[in-house]
Amino acid sequence: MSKNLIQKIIQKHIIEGEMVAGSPISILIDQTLTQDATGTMAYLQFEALGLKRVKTELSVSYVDHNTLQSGFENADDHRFLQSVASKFGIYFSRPGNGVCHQVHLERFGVPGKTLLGSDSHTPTCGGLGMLAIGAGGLDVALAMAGQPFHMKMPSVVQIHLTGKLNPFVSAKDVILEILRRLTVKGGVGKVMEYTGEGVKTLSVPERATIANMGAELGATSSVFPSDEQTHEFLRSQGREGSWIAIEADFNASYDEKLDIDLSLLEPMIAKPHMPDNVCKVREIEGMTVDQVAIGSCTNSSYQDLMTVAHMLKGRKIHPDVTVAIAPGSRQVLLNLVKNRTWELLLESGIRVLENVCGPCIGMGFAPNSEAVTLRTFNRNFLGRSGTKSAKVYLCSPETAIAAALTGKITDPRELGLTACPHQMPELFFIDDSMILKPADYPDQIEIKRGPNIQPLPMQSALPAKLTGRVLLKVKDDITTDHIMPAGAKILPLRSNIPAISEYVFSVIDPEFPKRAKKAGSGFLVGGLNYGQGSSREHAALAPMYLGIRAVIVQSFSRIHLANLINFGIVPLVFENTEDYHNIDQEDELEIDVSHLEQTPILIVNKTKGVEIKAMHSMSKRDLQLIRAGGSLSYTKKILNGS
Ligand code: MIC
Ligand code: SF4
Repeated sequence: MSKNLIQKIIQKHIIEGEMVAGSPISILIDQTLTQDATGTMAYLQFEALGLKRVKTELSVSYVDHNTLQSGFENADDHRFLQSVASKFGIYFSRPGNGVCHQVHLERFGVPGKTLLGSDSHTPTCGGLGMLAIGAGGLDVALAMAGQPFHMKMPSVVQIHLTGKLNPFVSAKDVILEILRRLTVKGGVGKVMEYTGEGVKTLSVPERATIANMGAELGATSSVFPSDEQTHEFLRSQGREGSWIAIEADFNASYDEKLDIDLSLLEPMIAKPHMPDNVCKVREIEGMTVDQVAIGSCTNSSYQDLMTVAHMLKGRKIHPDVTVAIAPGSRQVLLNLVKNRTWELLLESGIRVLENVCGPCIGMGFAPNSEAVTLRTFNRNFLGRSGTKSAKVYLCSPETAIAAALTGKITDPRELGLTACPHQMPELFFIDDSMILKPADYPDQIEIKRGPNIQPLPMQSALPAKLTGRVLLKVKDDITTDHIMPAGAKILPLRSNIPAISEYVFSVIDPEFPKRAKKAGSGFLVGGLNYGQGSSREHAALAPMYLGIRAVIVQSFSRIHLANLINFGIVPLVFENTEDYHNIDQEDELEIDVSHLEQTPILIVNKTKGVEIKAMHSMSKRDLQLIRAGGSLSYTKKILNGS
């Protein structure tokens, strides 16, 4: 029977279950990646499992999020991560080597393999024909321990591309158009598989931009075939040996289909404060712009920056706009330095940022109050930039630079510039000296812990009945940036749960942690797509630390749902979505969780005197985890044979 590409990759890796959309499966993971902001937890969890070495084909630990080092915390984390990597058999990409997804694409990704990463944008490597999935740190720790990854078999959406992009319309516009059509909830439970003649016209970095931002659709992953373009890219990275051709069979079937004619697209832009709030650039042309930022794992490749340089060559940045560039990797930067493009950029008046995540996660370059800032990033959630009153727009490098030159939102096609003629180099200048190999004698490596690395809090086993008050009620599309914000002040506390829990929900209700601590335990209530965005398990771990035992919502995003289960928080969904209105903040609830196998679950709202029915989507295994107080306690028992 003919198969689509996702089925082909999953079939090679499946360990349990059937490839029927929606049913639980487990797959073997070939490669893992972590970044520092989620990695410290992941490695504390890996350590707790008591193994000596990772069991994957390849595991890489990146440092790219927390590099401001305004205190000892980040540097403590870096030393911890470096020592852990060396001891447990993990490659270590040093701070300064680049953003995890960009570097993984360049140096490690292999078509047809599976990759699990503790970052929601791990699907970037789908641009290379990998099945790359974002997950919480604990799931990645388990994968490093050789355990399979458990998920629901996704349904597969065929995104059929025809035609070719016109000059100044680029990959970002493709994914923004898809977000416009499908919204930030449109990909939940699905994988996006790109097919059609149009795919051949896109380079690997362009494909990676599209796959990267599939995360904003809520999709489990996004995958492109591995073809001649992939071959070229791997050859240019000196990794031709990693190439295999892999694509869907002719006549493969899909659960859904979306057609996009690339030649009909035009520059698009996502308005504040959601990546799906998309319109055509020309619809909002003329708005004054204060700041432009180029970078992030979405748009910081060599190709992106060559385009930027071509547009800026011989021109100066508008005096009222501040423009910063953070290249995606040291390789990108080195190649621009060697071909003398970097000096063109400097001459135009850009500000130079380190080749890390930086402003994308609010680590510096926060906009001025009320600013309009155009960013080539993937997320524009409220407050994420570090300035709550700022208005963040997401767009392509072409649109961002058009604004940098004119001071206004401008359709880049109207500048009268010639299209960028550059090609990708036949062979990149490659220097892997900032990727450290694991130690040959791991026993001699001592793990270095500073005071920022605090022990992992554990959840107790689930009692038969949960009682308490609703400590917060929120609306639709609540992101993990609302639940557990990042940014320069909070991100350095990722290895210290007691300290970071003081900031839970601080964008929405700064009093929440105090209220939760006083109550001792309680519940959260939310609308649709609760927990979308990042993979940060801190958005489950810190609420758990504050005593949250159940979250009741209209629907969950995939990674956050898994994280809640992993940390023993019961995830419930209203059977009747209207019941959302039958619970208010402060209401006293009682939930019988003694028979979770049997749904619906009864929630008694003692304050209002009503009974509400709730469902859940937990598999048998999930129920075992939740009863045990979470995945770590459960897996430890299994690994120790008890
Ligand atoms: C993000 O883009 O939100 C992050 C920061 O990369 C997160 C990971 C984290 O919170 O550490 C993600 O996307 O998973
Ligand atoms: Fe880093 Fe931003 Fe990419 Fe997250 S989305 S990995 S913060 S560059």
